[in-house]
Amino acid sequence: MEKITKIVGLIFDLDGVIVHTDMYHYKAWKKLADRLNIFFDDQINNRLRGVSRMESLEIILENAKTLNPSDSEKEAYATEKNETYKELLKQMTQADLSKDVAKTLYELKERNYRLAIGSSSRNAGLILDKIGLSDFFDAVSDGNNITNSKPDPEVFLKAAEYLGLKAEECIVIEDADAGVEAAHRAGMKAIAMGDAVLHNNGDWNIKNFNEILDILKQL
Ligand code: B16
Ligand code: MG
Repeated sequence: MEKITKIVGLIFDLDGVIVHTDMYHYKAWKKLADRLNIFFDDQINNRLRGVSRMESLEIILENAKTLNPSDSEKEAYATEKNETYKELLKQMTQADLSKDVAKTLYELKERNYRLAIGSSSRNAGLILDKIGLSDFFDAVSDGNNITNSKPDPEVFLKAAEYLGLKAEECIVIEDADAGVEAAHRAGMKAIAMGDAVLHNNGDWNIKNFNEILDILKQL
């Protein structure tokens, strides 16, 4: 019989799960791609979900075979994209945190779950600050404390470690297929939402954030 471990911790992806900064990533990459005359669309953008900034750039450059940028030019492109992205983030306010997400997060805290962020983003701190959640989570594991981005499990293993929990005591909530794979490689179950639902690799699929509460009740 399968040993059932009690779920104590929840690890949330940030972009595309807690808040829709994914649309700002898209706009910022699109601006760079247009300037460089590189084809970029929604489908390519979906491959960037959960992937680090430099790896995202490499995916975009797959459509620019004749460009051949040097490493320092690539650094400059990534910086240019990040500057546009941060400019777009300036518009964000606490109103960007949906009522559904806010209510569910507070309910989970009330139910004594340990809550963490597991994001590939190096801008996670800035975003959490913008939406008024900088002191909310028990732990934040993000692009600043990892060497390998999703689908590598590092970001989630670090989040569990920061929470003081074993991997199997945690569930991950993700919008990226790469993030679902990272959760599984970390030995965690994954709730898929948004784009990740289409890949059908999650242990559960949800449409609305508050469905997390029902899933946890059934465990
Ligand atoms: P940054 P997540 C990821 O965040 C995004 O999904 C991905 O599109 C982005 O390239 C990555 O963060 C790095 O972001 O450029 O801000 O460091 O979904 O793992 O929360
Ligand atoms: Mg995401």
